[in-house]
Amino acid sequence: GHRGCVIWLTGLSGSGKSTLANALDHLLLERGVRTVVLDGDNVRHGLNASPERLRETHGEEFARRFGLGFSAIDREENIRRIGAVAQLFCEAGIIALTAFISPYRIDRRRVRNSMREGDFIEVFVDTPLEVCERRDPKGLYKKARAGEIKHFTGIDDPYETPESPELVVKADGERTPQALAEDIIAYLVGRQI
Ligand code: GGZ
Repeated sequence: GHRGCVIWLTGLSGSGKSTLANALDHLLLERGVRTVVLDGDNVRHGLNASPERLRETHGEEFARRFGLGFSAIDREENIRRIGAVAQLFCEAGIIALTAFISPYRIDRRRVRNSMREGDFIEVFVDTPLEVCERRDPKGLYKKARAGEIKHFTGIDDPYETPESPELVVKADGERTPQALAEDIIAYLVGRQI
């Protein structure tokens, strides 16, 4: 048996959060643990869609009020909604694996404070900017450097390094995502989750 919790991965774009979340998801599934992965690829298309996307279906005012981009306040609301959803999964006994940059300490802190002590496990995916930029899987760093994307985390927008995460994983390519996921599982076993 296991209880629900939220494994909150935070780190730069291209740091390996989603890859790690998916590796964890597979390993936990093999162990019969119920999980859900939340990341930008699913959440920012639906629940937290962009103003551009919402404009087509819901019109101008709705898009302006409820669509989310990458300003500080939009990231704040992105993280607030994700935190609320992750908490619902947690309360249903499911392990929620979240993979969002979540660059602001205060936003991560608020999610933590909204949950039962011990249910929020913050994992800093500590990959140096140089490595993320070299990977650049979607070519976004290149665009940010060229000024085609403004407010890009790590380039011209801040990333606030976690001060006391439960775990730090180095996803710089030395070890496989599976090996890193095993480390996280060892932590959960140690914590009797
Ligand atoms: C950061 C951006 C930006 C800007 C688009 N800054 O590598 P990706 O593409 O797949 O992951 C990034 C994703 C970040 O969304 P999050 O919801 O995780 O961000 S936050 O927690 O800060 O709200 C990147 C893409 O969206 N992307 N523009 N300006 N990342």
